[in-house]
Amino acid sequence: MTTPEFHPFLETDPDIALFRVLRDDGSTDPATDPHMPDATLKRAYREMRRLRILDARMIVLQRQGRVGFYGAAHGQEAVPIATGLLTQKDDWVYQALREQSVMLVRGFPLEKFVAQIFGNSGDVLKGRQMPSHPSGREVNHVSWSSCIGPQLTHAVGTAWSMKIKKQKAVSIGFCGDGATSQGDFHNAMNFAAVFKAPCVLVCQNNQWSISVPTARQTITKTIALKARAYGMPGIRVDGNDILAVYKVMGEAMKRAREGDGPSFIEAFTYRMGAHSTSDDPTRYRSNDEVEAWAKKDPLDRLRRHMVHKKLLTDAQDKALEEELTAEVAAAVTAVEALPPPPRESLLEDVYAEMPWHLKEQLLELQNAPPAPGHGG
Ligand SMILES: Cc1ncc(C[n+]2csc(CCOP(=O)(O)OP(=O)(O)O)c2C)c(N)n1
Repeated sequence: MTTPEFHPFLETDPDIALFRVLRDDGSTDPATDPHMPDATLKRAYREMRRLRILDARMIVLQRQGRVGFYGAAHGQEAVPIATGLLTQKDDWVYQALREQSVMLVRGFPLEKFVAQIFGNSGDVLKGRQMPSHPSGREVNHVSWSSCIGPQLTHAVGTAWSMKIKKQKAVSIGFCGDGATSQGDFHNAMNFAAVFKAPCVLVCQNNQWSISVPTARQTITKTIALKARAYGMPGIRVDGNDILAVYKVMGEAMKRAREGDGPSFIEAFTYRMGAHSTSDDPTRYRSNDEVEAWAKKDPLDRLRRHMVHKKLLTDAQDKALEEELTAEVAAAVTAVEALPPPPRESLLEDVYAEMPWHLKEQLLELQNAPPAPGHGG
């Protein structure tokens, strides 16, 4: 199914054209190149490489029954990694399913991140959230609720409070193309524009909402085009081109930080894997489509650029892969050895003072035999 082409706008409009920097041979378009410093490029490559390894390992763990669920970012690593590199300490991030790695780039420890996926005693959320729904207070990163869309309204609310408090910070909210059919998307876009909230709302258009293609979500030619109706800049960027994402996100964040209001970004990309570990995409999309997108892999494209700039050799790349694989393996080993959260923690964090009926239940819990297979 293809989207009808009835729009009257020019293909050079930022909300219809695709903003790109990286060329296929690894060189850049001089007109759009953000000239990222070499150190930032190396960091970006390292983070993307680690995320790819981490995702693959987590999927294996889920298949082995060692964790319950995982939502991978395979093919969509450029957006979260560029975002993490651009955020400042006081900024807030509201993820959807595929942006959890932003918090790692912002310094959240890998072990604590993995513990959230295991939901054990190393998890700052005490095992109460679904895996792949992490939060990190120390890096202003807020979990999503699993409902697709509400995190955008949360991001806008936070931005509005920043404005009231006259803070020079930015709130960033993410969603997928499917979430643009939710009321929350429209509420967030309208409120952000009317109240000039310092936020960046980002849609990772990976072209599939589980088994529903984007053409079934919207009849507008692009998703970025919708920003125009709400009265804010919309830009459509090649989501597999980390240099392009870095430039576009950087400009949108600067706009918000300087009091010029919100922006909307559509990152056009592709979900290479299954929707989640509960999905089999071979039932609804063709291998040809997946293979065509594999040729546009964001990590390969950045690697070609690094080689082109003589910032990476094959030997260095191999050594990096080994180092990062060992880092992920060590985190998994350390975290898997941890016990489940203490049973008492079930009754914590609701009342400042525990009421009598919970005290009774707590006593019962403490005297109950251990659950099979667990120490407590
Ligand atoms: C309000 C709501 N409706 C339906 C679902 C079921 N659901 C879970 S993920 C998903 C698809 C999300 O697609 P998209 O927003 O494109 O993000 P993607 O998973 O592709 O990154 C749906 C429909 C949900 N979680 N919440």
